[in-house]
Amino acid sequence: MKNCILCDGEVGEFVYLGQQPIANAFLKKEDLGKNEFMFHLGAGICKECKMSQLVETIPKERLFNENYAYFSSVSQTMEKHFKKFSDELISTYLKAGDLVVEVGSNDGIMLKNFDTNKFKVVGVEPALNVAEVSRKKGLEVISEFFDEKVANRILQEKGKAKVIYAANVINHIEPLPELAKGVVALLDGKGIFVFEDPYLVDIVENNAYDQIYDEHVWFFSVKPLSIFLEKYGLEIFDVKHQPTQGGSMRYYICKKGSYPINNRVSEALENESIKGTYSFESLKKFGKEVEKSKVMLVKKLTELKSEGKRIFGYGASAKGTVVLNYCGIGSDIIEYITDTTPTKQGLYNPGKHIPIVSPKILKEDAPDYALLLVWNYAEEIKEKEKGSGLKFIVHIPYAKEL
Ligand code: JHZ
Ligand code: ZN
Repeated sequence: MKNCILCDGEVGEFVYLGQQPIANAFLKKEDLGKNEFMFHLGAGICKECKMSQLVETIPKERLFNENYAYFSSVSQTMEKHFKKFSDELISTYLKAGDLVVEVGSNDGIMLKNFDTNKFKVVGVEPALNVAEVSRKKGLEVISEFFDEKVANRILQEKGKAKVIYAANVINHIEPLPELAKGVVALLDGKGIFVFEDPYLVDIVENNAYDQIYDEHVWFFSVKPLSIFLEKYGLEIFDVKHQPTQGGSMRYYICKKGSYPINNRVSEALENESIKGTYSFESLKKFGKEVEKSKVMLVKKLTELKSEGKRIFGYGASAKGTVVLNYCGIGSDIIEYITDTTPTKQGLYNPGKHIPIVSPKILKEDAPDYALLLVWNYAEEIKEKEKGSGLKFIVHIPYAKEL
């Protein structure tokens, strides 16, 4: 039995996805014969503070280093989404001369939207290779994990921040208290801390078990997050649901009392409670549906194979690693995985060792089915592949043809 990272309470595991490799640890050919690191991949809920979390976590330096595989600027959907997000922050919360800080700025997909002649703009990004890409765009980026020390360094050099934001990052930060202390130190009295991450309510509703992997330490919902933030004098004053990553929640946070609380917060709390978001029993049911989803995907793919159909994987996502390893799907079923990221091409997927190739292969080769391992971009990809004759299979909530 494991104890809560935050409060030491007892954590009850509600879904177990087996022994899994690091989701973004793509392998070089020469490393295929070597021993691959595996760990117990499961999610649980703390019976005390109700925070859902990974049951076994991996040291952050092992995940985010000079060789990080994920570059954020991979989809038009996210480019547009972040442009809208930055426009909102600029028009509602920022004026000329203000400091805006991004935690986990990756290759600068969002940071680049802030005019550096108008605002003071700083990114914090520990993964060196992706940070380097953003520096080439002329952005100022500190290559460290954001914590109180880094916050104080920014404070001394630039003053207080009006906006601290993060997208798909805070759920990656295991030492959440360090983050909170950093935010409190750096944030202006009237400043806001705003972040978004996949929302537990959506993960459960969509059966999106592939959001559970080494990098995602937390599966947030409004209530447990509020309980945590309160300890640091912070509160959620608004929430806005987002369609990205299969359903995300954006949390608007301030120092207690500095903004009026929007009704959306109590509405979200009520919805979470109705849906059983903090109930171990309901989450256990989700665990059972996940098992069902696995059986159905394996059945669907084996049927297609027995009919002589050829299948490949579309997008070498971290999520894809989870699905293929959990369902035991290897290169006997999925011939290769296409991915647009040049640095992933020529490598092999973690655990199942399926080759990753450029999508250019589809100009000469014509498999029958694509298993959509990036279902979060289904609309964008369907549009892009219109006229290609490709048939798509998506595995969640249960395997089906798109
Ligand atoms: P995508 C990563 O997850 C990891 P992943 C991280 N932990 C996280 O939370 C999310 O991002 C935000 C390729 N692709 O974005 C490019 C195509 O090949 O779903 C990428 O390698 N063709 C930080 O890895 C991958 O798919 C396309 O048309 O699950 C995208 O993976 C498109 C649009 C993408 O994230
Ligand atoms: Zn707890």
